Amino acid sequence: MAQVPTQELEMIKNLRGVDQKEYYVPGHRTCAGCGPALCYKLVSKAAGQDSIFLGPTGCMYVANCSYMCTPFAYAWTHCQITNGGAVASGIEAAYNVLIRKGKYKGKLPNIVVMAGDGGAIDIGLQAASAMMYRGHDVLFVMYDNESYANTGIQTSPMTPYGGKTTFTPPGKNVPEGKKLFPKDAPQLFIGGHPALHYVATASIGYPVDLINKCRKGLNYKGPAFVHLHCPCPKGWLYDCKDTIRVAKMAVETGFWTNYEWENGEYTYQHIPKTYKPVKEYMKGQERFNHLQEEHIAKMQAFITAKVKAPGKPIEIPVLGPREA
Ligand SMILES: Cc1ncc(C[n+]2csc(CCOP(=O)(O)OP(=O)(O)O)c2C)c(N)n1
Ligand code: SF4
Repeated sequence: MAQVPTQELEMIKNLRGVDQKEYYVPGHRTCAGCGPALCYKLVSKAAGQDSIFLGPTGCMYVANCSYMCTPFAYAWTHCQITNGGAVASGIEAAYNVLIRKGKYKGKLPNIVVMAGDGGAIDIGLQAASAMMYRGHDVLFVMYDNESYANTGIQTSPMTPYGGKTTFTPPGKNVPEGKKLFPKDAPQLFIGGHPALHYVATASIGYPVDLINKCRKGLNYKGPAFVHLHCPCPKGWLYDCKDTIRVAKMAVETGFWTNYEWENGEYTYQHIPKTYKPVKEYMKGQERFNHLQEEHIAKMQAFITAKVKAPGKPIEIPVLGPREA
């Protein structure tokens, strides 16, 4: 198939290079200190005006939109929580046809799916996978607040081990709350999609890195996946002024690692000289307050193993879901 003209986005060196124009404008109804809202603002600045964003159902649709009113200053459409990848595929395919037939004179818009962890790696997984398998020129962003937040902070496959949610309340029989360790979302996509050449993880605590990774993903012709760590004060139960502190502490303890996977090669960013104990990250969040020393030790063992080779599969002490 003939290549259609696409946009080339420039990398930025520092915060002074960030686009001053707002594409995600104030006046929406997300919680104070909402990490995913900040993530939307940054990804919008990365993609710019000539973009089409897809919003699968979740906080970033429901809390942002009311009748005839959204904060998105570019083309934006809601899609179902299940089908972000499918709707984005259709839009990209349609633009390809229009451009090839000369009916649309511009370049291919930057097409971005902004899905929560539920809409990306759980309930929306098959459509995301199909989009990547077919090789559509779309950036799939997973803003990860580690829960199905919009429906009351229910557990998702990204909820960490030991996380308290409305579906994983700690109690006598299950004192740790969530028993399982999370899915490895980048691995899942890297593992089975030959058309996928760019995957990255980023954090709202490191905005320049986040913007550049989204731009790089958009510059790649074909699908790209960016996994964003987005603390959620309502679900993780910390003070809303601490969102960036929590995001940075995740990196400083090894709970989260920023990396890129490009054509099979890994590169790592913001690796501290020595990692702080993961307890430091957990203690500021009430969702972990119920954990006993043995649970924290288990979490630390998981993180210690993970930081040896971030982004690569590791053997983790996972209990089977039916294990007593
Ligand atoms: C097929 C289907 N199942 C369930 C729902 C209910 N639902 C709406 S939003 C939501 C949570 C979405 O979670 P996530 O994708 O992680 O985004 P977040 O709310 O955390 O931003 C759920 C379960 C739905 N809208 N459609
Ligand atoms: S529940 Fe979390 S993700 Fe949803 S609007 Fe509030 S802070 Fe943001």
